Amino acid sequence: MIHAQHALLDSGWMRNVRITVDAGTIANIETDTTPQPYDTRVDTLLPALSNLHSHSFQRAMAGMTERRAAGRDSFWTWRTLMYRFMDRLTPEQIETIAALAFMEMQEAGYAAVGEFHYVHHQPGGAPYADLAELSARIFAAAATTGIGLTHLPVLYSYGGARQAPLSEGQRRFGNDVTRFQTLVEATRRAARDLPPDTRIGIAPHSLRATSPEDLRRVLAAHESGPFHIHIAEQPKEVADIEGWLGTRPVAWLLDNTPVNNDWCLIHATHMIDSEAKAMAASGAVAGLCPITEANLGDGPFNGAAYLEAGGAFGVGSDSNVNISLTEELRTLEYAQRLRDLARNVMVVGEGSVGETLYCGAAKGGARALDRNAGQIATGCLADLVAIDSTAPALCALSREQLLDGLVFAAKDSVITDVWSAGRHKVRTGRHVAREDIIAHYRKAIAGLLASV
Ligand code: NGQ
Ligand code: ZN
Repeated sequence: MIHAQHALLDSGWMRNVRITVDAGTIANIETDTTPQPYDTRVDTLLPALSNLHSHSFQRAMAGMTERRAAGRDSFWTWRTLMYRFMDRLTPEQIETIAALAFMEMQEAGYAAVGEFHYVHHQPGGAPYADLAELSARIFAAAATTGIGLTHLPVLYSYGGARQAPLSEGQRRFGNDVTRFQTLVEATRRAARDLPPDTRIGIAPHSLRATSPEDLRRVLAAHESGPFHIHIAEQPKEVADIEGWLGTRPVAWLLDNTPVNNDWCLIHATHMIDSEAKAMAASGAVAGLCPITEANLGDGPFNGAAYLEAGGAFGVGSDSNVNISLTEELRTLEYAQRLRDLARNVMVVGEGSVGETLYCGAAKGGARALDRNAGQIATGCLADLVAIDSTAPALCALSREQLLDGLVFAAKDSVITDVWSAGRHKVRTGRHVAREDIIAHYRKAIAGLLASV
């Protein structure tokens, strides 16, 4: 049982809330109760967010690409460096890095992660003896940390628009549709030992890494999602797709595939208003990754038009250059303010920006990862986060201001506890396996640096 002095339920803020968790699910909620001897007692309980987009291996190159080389750096020069870094990673290193990243996500307040997994093969491109070797490594990291996992094996077949051949740096990613299907089957078998909240979706990497015909084939083979795709992150990507397929990528996808609320469109960054409206109407979740999008120079999301149209959204830590839930949410709003020279942009009409962002991302993220979560309600997964509202950053605030305080004024250090489908892995701000996970990580990094 969890006893919270305050909890944000769907009906609003309640006091002295006692929550019974059974088999990972919220079985009962009582309000105005007194704590019992064996309760886990917390200050303020919120629904925990799902981190809807991660490439966990990129965590280990954080800080390595912030130095300007001759000429002008861009997303594309970063990508070349990322490919070079990725090409040396061993399965053991991939597992160890993922465990660190997942732990950091939990300590930041995320209960679950959507791992958009595209490194499948050995350096050089030959498959491992077990086609799903590297997916199994991600599963091991999820088991070590207890994070809720939605695994998204990625179909990556081409090096760029018009079915360009894979570049050397992309050889570890490549599968045609047939081998991809075999891989997905293998991941389903390998995931059997994971907890029942685990999900396997599929992710065509991007329109440029697949083709209309391949996309049609792979979707025909999967009745239900989650379906994730990188859609419109960079102006060059928009131009390439427009030149090839005749329309902008978001418009093309909506016109040519049955996009619905099983879909998550990652980096729906460059949308004109008509695309934002149509995407909102489709029910798809916009997978926004504000820290990474700022770091890579992608540009700001068309937030006002999308929210106005009722669009669903969630957030992801993507490159994991910095894993912080509070920073992720405030960066989303600050990009809008910097572009529009305005304040309080990400809210429709009047109201709290912090609440709009937090509660919106809780619901949208859960939907994108196919988790029955994103709110504290009976029957939902116990994806929960506790924060300390007596911390200096928050103690002056009313309940109505608290999520604004969390998003704009606090650091992740106000987070005290996190449960992923009832698995209580963060206690007093620390992951229970922290020391081991860090020790393994340090060793893996030493090995990686020695291999250069
Ligand atoms: C990725 N990352 O898949 O890791 C990509 C880079 C690509 C972001 N898009 C590779 N942020 O898009 O081709
Ligand atoms: Zn990505």
